[in-house]
Amino acid sequence: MNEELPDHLREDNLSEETRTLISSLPSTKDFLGKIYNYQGCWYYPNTLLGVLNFQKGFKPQETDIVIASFPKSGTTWLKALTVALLERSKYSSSDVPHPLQSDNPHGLVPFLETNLYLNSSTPDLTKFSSPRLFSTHMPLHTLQVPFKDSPCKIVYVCRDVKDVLVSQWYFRSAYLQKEVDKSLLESSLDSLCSGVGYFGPIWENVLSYWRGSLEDPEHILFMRYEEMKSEPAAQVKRLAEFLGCPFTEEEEEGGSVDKILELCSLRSLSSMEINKTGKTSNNVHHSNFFRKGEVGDSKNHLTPEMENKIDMIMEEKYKGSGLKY
Ligand code: PAP
Repeated sequence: MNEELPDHLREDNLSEETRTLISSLPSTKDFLGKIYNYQGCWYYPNTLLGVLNFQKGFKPQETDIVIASFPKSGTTWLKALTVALLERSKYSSSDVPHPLQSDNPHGLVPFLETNLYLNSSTPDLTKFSSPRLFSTHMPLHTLQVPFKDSPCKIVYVCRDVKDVLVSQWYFRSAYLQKEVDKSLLESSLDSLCSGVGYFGPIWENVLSYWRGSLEDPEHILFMRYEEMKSEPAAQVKRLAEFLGCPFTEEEEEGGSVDKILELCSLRSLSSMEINKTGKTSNNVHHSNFFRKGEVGDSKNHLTPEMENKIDMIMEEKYKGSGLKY
């Protein structure tokens, strides 16, 4: 495996004990290396160790909030909005620097499996104040193992799979330091369509949270990237209500909703110094999380055949679930 790869995509963290444990799991290879299937989802070895560490050691608190998604579905944006909503009373004056100006949204809302628990089942979480904000790309049933009956809140963001694919293609090209070439697009398309790829199958990930949100709407909110783009104010208010921090009338009249949307816009976040120059703890440039942020960019990159193939698969997988895309 490439030494330059982000830590969570590698397989150099594993103890003998973990190697033995994961050797009994179904495995295959994708374009980066070996992946293993655990509880219906595919992981690179270091990430799988993070999942196992998390399930072993995580102790929930009632006020925990988890931002969940399939990669490249709008995670960074949703993290920024959640931080901005929860912190808005502390940073209403522009004299105080906002946390989003000193760290990337992924630093403020770390991933459970690929950051906090990547190397340990007992990480130091004392720096988190309540409500603790975490994030994940794991499917709901895997996330819920240590949360069990905890009343924590989960916000999931979902995005058109064709745009996820294109976003993934650009992101992978960036961290592999390769030209954006068609062969990587084709291998990403194959892995997305077969379901055999990092955090795949995508439809299992989406459906786990979709069903969860129908069964328990008080604790699981299902959001769509496209709706966040087309009606941002309505969606941010919906998020605020779900998180138990609705906007007051005075706040709305004072333009608080628009201020948050502006602070968290792609233009604003990507122009912050921290996002132009910094890197995540896993060695990914912050700038790689910001690209175009458009709905339907896949039209500029995928052939009609590729689009049809994806649409047909997703229609079939979502059939009967009530989820329309
Ligand atoms: P992750 O799963 O690796 O964290 P994630 O943030 O989910 O990535 O997805 C990145 C996508 O969100 C990029 O989409 P694109 O490649 O189609 O452009 C990125 O541009 C977009 N994005 C990041 N920040 C924002 C934002 N503030 N508003 C809208 N879209 C954004």
